[in-house]
Amino acid sequence: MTLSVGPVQSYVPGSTWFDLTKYSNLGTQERVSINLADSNLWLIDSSDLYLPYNYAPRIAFINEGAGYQSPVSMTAAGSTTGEVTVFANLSGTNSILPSRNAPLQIGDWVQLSEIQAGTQLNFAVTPNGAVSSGRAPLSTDYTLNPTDPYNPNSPVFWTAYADPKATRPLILLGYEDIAGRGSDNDFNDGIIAIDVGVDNFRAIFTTANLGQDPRINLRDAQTQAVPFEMHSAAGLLVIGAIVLGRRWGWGRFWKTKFWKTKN
Ligand SMILES: [Ca+2]
Ligand SMILES: [Ca+2]
Repeated sequence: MTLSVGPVQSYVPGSTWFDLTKYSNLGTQERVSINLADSNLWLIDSSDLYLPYNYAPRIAFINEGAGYQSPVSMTAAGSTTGEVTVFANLSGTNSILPSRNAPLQIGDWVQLSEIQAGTQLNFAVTPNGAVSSGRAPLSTDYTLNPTDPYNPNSPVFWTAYADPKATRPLILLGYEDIAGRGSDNDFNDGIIAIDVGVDNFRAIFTTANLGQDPRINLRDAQTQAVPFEMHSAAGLLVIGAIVLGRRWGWGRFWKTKFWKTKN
């Protein structure tokens, strides 16, 4: 099956699949200043975007604080293979560092075709590639990236956050777009959000969690256990049933239409 990206769609507050307002601090602050505990966000390994379940992901433009105008691409390897341009130019007219001729508005998003279970995803940004060629892409597969004394986290140029408390749990990715001299290592030159589905999210979060200290060096960050239970949709239904059962008494609960229709 061919990997493909649908047309850019606009953000509609209250009905689009994510809450744009929740992530404005990721664009305005440097990576090391973000209060992850306050935001209920967890740092995760950006190179660990492996999908064990079929899903058609959605990807949103959250913000950018870049003078560069850079394309963002995605590669799939495994059961689904291919490379697509997700956003041809991740620049906005209303972002942190806007430009009048930019193609995007914050919250714009795209639908990907279905990706088969057992596929590794990687994202890459080509710095200023929408304006001029010549700079090498910087990938979430950091084995492909340069190491440079001006980039203390290099070869890691992407940071990732998990939002397990969102109505629909999300992964957010931010990149630093200057390799070498001139870099400010703020990792907010482009911010995107990815919906990989609840099951894939849970698998990624539980294997790639790096905790909530944003100051750690991403190059040698260690994964750690998620210190709370991840509930599936079915798990939440069971909890709901227990709560209702206790409140109403079990006899009444078993007779409810709620229970019959949900099972
Ligand atoms: Ca810009
Ligand atoms: Ca930067």
